[in-house]
Amino acid sequence: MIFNPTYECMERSDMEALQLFHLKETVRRAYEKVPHFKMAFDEAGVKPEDLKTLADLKNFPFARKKDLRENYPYGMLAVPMDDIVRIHASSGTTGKPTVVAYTKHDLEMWSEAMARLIAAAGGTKGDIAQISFGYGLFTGALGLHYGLEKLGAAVIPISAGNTEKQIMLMQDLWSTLLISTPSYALYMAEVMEEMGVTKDDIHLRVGLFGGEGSTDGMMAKIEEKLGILATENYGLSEIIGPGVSGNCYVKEGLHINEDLFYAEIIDPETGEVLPVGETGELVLTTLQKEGLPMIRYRTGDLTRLYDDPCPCGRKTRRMERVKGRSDDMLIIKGVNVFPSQIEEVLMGIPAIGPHYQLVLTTKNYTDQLEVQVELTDDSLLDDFQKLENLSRSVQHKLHTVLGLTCQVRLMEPKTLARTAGKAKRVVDNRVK
Ligand code: DLL
Repeated sequence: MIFNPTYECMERSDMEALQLFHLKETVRRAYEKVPHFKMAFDEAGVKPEDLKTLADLKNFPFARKKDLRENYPYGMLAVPMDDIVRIHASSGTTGKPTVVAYTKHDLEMWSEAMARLIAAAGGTKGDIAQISFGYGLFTGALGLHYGLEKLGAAVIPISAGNTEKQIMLMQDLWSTLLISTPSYALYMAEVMEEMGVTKDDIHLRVGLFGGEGSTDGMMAKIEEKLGILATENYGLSEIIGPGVSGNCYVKEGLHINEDLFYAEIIDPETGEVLPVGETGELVLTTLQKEGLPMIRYRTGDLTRLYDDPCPCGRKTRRMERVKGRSDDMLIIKGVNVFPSQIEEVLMGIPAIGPHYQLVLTTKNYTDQLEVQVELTDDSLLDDFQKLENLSRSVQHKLHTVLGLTCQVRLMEPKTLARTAGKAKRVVDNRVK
């Protein structure tokens, strides 16, 4: 079902005209209401009137996470505090969180954005949705929650954690949609196995996963273990939360809510805008947000945009699954490595995974990468030769893809830490 065909099936020329209309308004409001944007535009020598076409946006300065930090907590708001009805925050690895705020209109728009993506993935009014994202300052749970209610689905706001209870209620309450991070979905599948619950004992149809990266291999594992269609959706707090883009049931890329968010791809080194089709860093501009308008926000996420027609009938531009963040690219012995490349290799080897961790250290002034991955079957531990052969084969496959020799540590099943939220895959203990 296409939730809002007017916007999701709009012809490109009409969409661009609509985007330009909203963009002009957003740029003008940001300049007039947010001191940071006024200062940044003045410094770059641009005025809102200079934006005459969508392409003119390239002359406007980027916004970054540090701008929100420097204006903590409410300095970037474009409305009086009186008009704010919700506040969220995303926790950074260091310092204060990034605070974001929404007006009533923003919350309605957010629900609309989410309802479209949920419907695109195959969610319907008749579904019972188990939200296993942590409720709280994280935008994931409430973002999906309101979108599901707008669609008319029944919501179980169970939150993350207490996994055995999740499985029990999943069966008893007849959950048909599962909402979580991909890594938590895998963990739930593992606990299900321990409890002797099979995919035939549950009623899940579709998973809507997001909040962290994944790979085809990881999604295929989730589909197999839970017996569902595993879809992915993408977003970030600074722009809205979840709701920027998501898979339709065809699962070839993520449809962008283009009337709400304007996407550009830039070369992360030079900042230059790249043509549609090329891979680079995603830069997003909000088109209809009141509380916290954002102009050219550098997401750090690497992807590609494309316009090919989708069999689902939507005409919106799509983005490829995020292949990594420009800041999570590891440079190991001079070789550029994305954790997602390693994940893709590991997921293709049946005897191991899907839980893994990448540990970086320094030895003799040189970077060392140890790939720790669990065996699926612990009986292998008793056969040294088999273990050794498997380890060599994993090492060889990684070398073929990465061009890098790494250590492989095969671990007993269930030894690596599990998380109910976003997984931490990289432990970087290198001497700086
Ligand atoms: O993670 C919003 C969200 C929640 C999206 C739930 C989808 C589902 P933040 O906590 O601000 O917001 O983190 C945003 O997470 O810049 C990406 O690096 C990463 N991310 C989110 N979704 C995906 C995804 C939410 N589907 C940051 N694939 C983003 C890859 C993702 N990375």
